[in-house]
Amino acid sequence: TERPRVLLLFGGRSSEHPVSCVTAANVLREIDTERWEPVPVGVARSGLWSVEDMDPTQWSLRDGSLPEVPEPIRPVSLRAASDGTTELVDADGACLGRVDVVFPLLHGPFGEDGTVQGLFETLNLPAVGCGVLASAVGMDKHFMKVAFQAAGLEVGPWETITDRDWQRDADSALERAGSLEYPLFVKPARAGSSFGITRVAEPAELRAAVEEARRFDPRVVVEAGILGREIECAVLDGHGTDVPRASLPGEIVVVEQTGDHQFYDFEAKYQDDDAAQLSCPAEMPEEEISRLQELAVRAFEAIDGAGLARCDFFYTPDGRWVINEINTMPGFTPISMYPALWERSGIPYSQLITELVELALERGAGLH
Ligand code: G1L
Repeated sequence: TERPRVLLLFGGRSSEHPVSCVTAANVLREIDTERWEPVPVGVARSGLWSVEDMDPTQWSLRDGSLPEVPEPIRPVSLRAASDGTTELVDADGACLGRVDVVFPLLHGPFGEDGTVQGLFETLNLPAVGCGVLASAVGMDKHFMKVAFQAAGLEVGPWETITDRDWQRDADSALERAGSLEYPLFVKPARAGSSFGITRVAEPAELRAAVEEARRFDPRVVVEAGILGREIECAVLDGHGTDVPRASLPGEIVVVEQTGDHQFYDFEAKYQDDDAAQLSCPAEMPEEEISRLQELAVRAFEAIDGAGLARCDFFYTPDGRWVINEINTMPGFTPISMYPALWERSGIPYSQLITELVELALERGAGLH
C-alpha cells in the first residue's frame, strides 16, 4: 500500500531561515519512512518554492556555515485538484505528484502568523500544528493575554499601545504604560523572535523603548516584569475525542559560562535553542506538576490550539502560576525544548513526528 506523502516545507523569508533548514534536516533524518513518504520542499529567501534533495546532510550545519535554500531553477507550487486532493505543480502547471499532509517548518511573517495555515485551508490540505486562528493569536502578545484571561488563567499586568493610541496622544499612552511596576518589558505585539524587545528600568527610557518596538510592529505591549521560575510545558493534542496531553515540566536553568564558549554559543543558537539549559522534570511537588499540566491544556484550548504548542509559565515565590506565553511553533530539533520535554515524558522524537502527522490527518478527515 502507498504511504501518505508528507510535504515538508522549510526555509522561508524570515531571519530564522537557517534554523528552519536545520530542523527540516532533523525531521528528514528521523521521520518513520516505513509509514510516511517525505517530500521536502524548500522556500528560498525570495519566497519561491522548489522540490529539494532528500539527503538531510545538505541542510545540516557544516564547518560553521548556515544552510540556505538556493533560489530555484524550477519553482513549484500547490494546486487543489478537482478530486479534492492537493498536488505539487511546476511553472507550466504540470503535476509533479500528490501530497496528503503538510508539515510546515516556517517561522515569522508568512510562517506562523496564520497566513500559510490559511493557504493550506483553502487548498483543503491537512496541516500539522495549529490552524489560522490559533497561529495568529499565538503570535500576538496582546490577543494571547486576552484569550488567556477570558479562560481564567493568570497573566501578568500589561498595557497595550496601539498605533492609534501613539499617533493621537503618545504622552498619555506613556503615562498609562508607565504606571505599571518597573522594570518593564517593551515588546512588539507580533514578533517571531526577540527583535525590538527592551528591558526598561526607569521612566526616562520608556519612550525610546516604545519607538524601538514600533519599528517591528505598530502595536506595542508593555509588560511588568514577573518574579518567578520559568517553567515550560509541552502540549500535544489528543487523538479522536481524547483531551490534549501535557508533558512533564521543564525549567530554564541559567548556566554559568566560563572559558571560551564561542563555538558552543554558535551551536546553541542555531542548532538548539534551549536544551543545554533544560532541567526536566523541574523540581516541584507532584500536585504542582498536575496543576501546571491542567493550566497548560487550558491555555492550549483558550487559543483553539491544534496539534501542539509549548506553554511558558512563571512560577512565583508565593506559588502562583502566571502564564507568560504560548508558542505554536516551538523549536523542533531533537534537542529543542519541545521535543526534549516529550522525550523525557516518554515520547521519542520520531514517534512525536508520527503522532503530529496522524493528528493532522485525523483533523483533515473531519473537515470539508
Ligand atoms: F508543524 C508544527 F508541528 F506545528 C511545527 C511547525 C514549526 C512545529 C514547530 C515548528 N518550528 C519551526 O518551524 C521552527 C522554530 C524551526 C521555525 Cl524556524
